[in-house]
Amino acid sequence: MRHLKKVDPEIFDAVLRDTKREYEGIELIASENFVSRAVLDAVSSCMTNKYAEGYPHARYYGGCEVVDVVEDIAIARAKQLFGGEHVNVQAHSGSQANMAVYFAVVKPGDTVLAMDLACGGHLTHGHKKNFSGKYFNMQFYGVRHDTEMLDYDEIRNKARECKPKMIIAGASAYPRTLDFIKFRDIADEVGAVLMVDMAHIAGLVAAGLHPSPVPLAEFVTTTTHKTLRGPRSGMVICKQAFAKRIDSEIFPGIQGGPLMHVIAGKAVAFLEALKPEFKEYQKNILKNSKVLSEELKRKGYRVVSGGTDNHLFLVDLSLKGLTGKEAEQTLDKAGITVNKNLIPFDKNSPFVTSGIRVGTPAVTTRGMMEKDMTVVAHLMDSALKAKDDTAVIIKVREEVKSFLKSFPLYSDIIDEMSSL
Ligand code: DSN
Repeated sequence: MRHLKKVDPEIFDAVLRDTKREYEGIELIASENFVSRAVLDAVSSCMTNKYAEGYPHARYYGGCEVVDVVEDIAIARAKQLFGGEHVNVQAHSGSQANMAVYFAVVKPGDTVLAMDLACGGHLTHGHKKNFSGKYFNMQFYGVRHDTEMLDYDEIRNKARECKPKMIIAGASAYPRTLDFIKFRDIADEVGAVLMVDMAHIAGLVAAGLHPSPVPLAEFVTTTTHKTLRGPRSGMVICKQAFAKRIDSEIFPGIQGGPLMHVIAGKAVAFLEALKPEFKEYQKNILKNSKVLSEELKRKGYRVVSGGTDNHLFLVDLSLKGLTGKEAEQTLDKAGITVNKNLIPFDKNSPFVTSGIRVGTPAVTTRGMMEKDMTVVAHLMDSALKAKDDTAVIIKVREEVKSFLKSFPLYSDIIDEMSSL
C-alpha cells in the first residue's frame, strides 16, 4: 500500500485504522465475513480497469479476451458449487440480483408475497422506501407469535388470498431452517414463481448443511460475501428457461459494465468454497452459533425462537432492561460488533429495537471454536451488564484485545502498512 500512502495519506490512514478495527474486534455481524488474501488480491487487481459490457464472447468492448476467461470460470465454478442451470455473476450486489428477478417476472403493481421485514425479511423484499415496496403490491407473511417460527399454513392461506405472481423465501434475520419444498408447493398451488434469496445461508447451502433451494426455485439470488466468504457482490442462479431474460435484466436492464475485478474475486471464493475445508468451516459456523446462543441463554438472555439452526440468532434484550440500540453501542465500546435488530412483534422502532442479531461466520473464519464461544458469551455479558460503567467496559475491551491475539487476522497487512 505504499502508493496509497504516498498519494493519499488520509485514505491510507483510514484503511489502516479499519484493518486494525477488524483485527481488534470480535465481529459478530451475521452478514459479515473476512475474505482470504487470495480474494483480496483479485479484488485489488488491475481488472478494475476493464469495461466489459455484455457477456463472455459477446461484449461491446474490445480487449475482453482475458476477462471472458475469468467470467467463464466464475460461472462454471458457481454451477459446480450450487448445481444451477444458469448463473449470472454480474450482479453488483444482492439488491441488484433481486431487482433483476423482480423486473424479469413481475410488472409494476403486481402482487409479490414475501417475509415481513419486522420478522426477518430484507429491504428488497418490500420495504416501502425500497424499489420493491414502491413498484409492487407487496404482501407479507410473518412468524407465529408462540414459536417465532414460520407457519407454512399461514403462508399458504396468505398466498391463496392475495394470489401473488411471485413468492419470495429467504431472510436476513431468521435463525431457522427454511423449508423450500413447502414454499415450492405453495407457489405451485397458486401459480406463482418462486424466488429464494439465500444470501445469508449461501455458504451453508454450498456445503450441504442447509437444504438447497436451487433445484426447486425458478430463481435463487445471493450475495457472495456472507457465509459464502467472497467479495461484496451478488449473483443470480436460475432455470435455463429464464436465462436470457435474467441476463438482459442485469445488463442492459439495471447495470452497465460488470465489475471484472470483483467477478475475479468471486471466482476465487467459489474455488475456495469447493474445497473440503470449506465444509468444515461451515460446520464450525453452525457449532459456534449453537454454543454461543446456548451460553447466552444460560446467562439469562432470551433467544428468539429458543435457539438457532443456522449461522445467526436473535437476542431479545427486553428482559435485561436494554434496547437493541443500547446493547449495540455498549458492545461496540467493548470491541464487540453486532447490529441492533427488530425481534418479531417488536414494540420498539427499527432505530431502537429490542434485540441484537448475532452471527458466527466471521469469528469462525478467525479460527474460533466452540470453547471460544464460551469466552465470547462471557465478554458480551460482562459488557452488557456494565452498560454505564466506563471502567468495566474499558477492562472488557482489553480482555477482548488480548483474547483476539490467538486469532490472527490480516496481521501481515497491518505490520506492512504500519512499517511504511
Ligand atoms: N444488510 C444485510 C444484512 O445485514 O443482513 C442483508 O443484505
